[in-house]
Amino acid sequence: MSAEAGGPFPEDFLWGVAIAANQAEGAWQQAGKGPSQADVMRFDPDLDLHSIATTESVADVVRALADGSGIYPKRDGIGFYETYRDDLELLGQLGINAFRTSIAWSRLYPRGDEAEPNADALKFYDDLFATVRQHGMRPVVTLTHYEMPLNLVTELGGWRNREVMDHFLRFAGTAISRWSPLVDVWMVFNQLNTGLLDPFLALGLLDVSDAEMPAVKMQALHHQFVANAAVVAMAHRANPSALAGSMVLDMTAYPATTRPADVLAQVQEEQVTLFPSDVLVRGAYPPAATRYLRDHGISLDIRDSDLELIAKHRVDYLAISYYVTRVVGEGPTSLDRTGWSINGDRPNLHLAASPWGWQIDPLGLRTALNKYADRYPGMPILIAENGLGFEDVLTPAGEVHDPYRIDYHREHIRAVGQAIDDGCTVMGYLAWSGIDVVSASSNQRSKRYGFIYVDLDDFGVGSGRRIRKDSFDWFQAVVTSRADALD
Ligand code: BGP
Repeated sequence: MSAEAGGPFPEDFLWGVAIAANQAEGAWQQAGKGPSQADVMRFDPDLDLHSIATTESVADVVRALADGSGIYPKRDGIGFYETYRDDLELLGQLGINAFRTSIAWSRLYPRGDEAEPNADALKFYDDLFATVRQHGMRPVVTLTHYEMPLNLVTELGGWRNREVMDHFLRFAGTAISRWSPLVDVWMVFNQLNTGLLDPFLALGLLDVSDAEMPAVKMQALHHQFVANAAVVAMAHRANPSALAGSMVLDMTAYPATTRPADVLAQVQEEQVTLFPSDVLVRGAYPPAATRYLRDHGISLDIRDSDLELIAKHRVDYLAISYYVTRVVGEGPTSLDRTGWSINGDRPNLHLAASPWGWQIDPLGLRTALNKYADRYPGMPILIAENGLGFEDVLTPAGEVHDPYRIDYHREHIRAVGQAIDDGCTVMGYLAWSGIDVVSASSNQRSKRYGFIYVDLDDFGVGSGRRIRKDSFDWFQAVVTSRADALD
């Protein structure tokens, strides 16, 4: 990539992979674990690949919990709860120096409101994080990744209820005091801004009418901002040199046309989708958010002490996930509508797409990184997820050839290098997902992202065997050469 070793990539750059507890661990009822949102997400064999599954009512949840015949893949994941030692050994062979996973909140606090954590869960994560270290990787730990105790959703109404914040802080306090000796990169929330799009998964909201939704989403997000600040403070108290941040889904949008109204719509959409990271990084609500509340007559329970906390405890880094770019035109922003449209209002005719319709845009990553550098000068950006979901094929010879994945990562890593040359501060690149896991949005196992194939199909049938794909050797060469071996 460059004549100098490592090219633009700094020596302490985090090269790694990322997974989440709810998509990998399984063992949903083992050793005292309680159910989370993930455990009621059903796989639909007639799935429309371009749609994103969600849950809307408490009745849906009750039905799912009682459903003995449906397939709920996240309940079993890839069996990582049992296989993590072998899986981490294999992942360690990639030569990576970072491994991101999350702690299943409902494993530590099965109902969410207990005074004391589940001792078996403490032991499990003690060993998990120690094993990550043993294989030369630094654990990057997400505190919550779409897996809150379901009881807090059905009984307390999710994050709209301030009490949920207190339960979360008890959970976070336990995690930080116990694992600070092993973990020094904390990520409080996964994709904090997806509360705008998927209120159930990200905020634990159910049975909210369309009319109420904007105000309820804003209140729930406010509680997450306060919780984020409180956890940043906790992490620093436990270890002043720990890095504490949160993550957002990058939602870089292009205007649908050069019509001034579409250009303004694109600016307004980005004000909305970036307002959560504005709060995390700048420590205050941006004008676009306060104007929105005023114009819509929304008054939230925001206390002076909340605003002080948010101002005082800002993130040390901002994590992003990057998969696609979007196209938006005149119309309501993501605050005024609920539901995912991953690529925005319409396809971008200049880009190819995966079979799931996710448009592939490496140059957009360079654009996004430059945007953050301008908006949040000096703030380190961690690419906490980037990868390609594809239905890989296991050949009769037991091999998996995935040149499309190699191309995807190569072009995105190249874009990261260019952004660093542009002057952006990038802290690391974590590929989603290192090893195949269950898809967050479609609950499929056949939407695979790993460098390691897991021999299980959408129905959970298969040997469970782990097989290195062609991309494994390629990524290993990239990481160990600090991207000199990109081509
Ligand atoms: C992000 C999530 C991950 C992950 C990834 C890919 O939104 O943080 O959990 O799965 O996207 O999405 P999917 O699995 O839906 O293809």
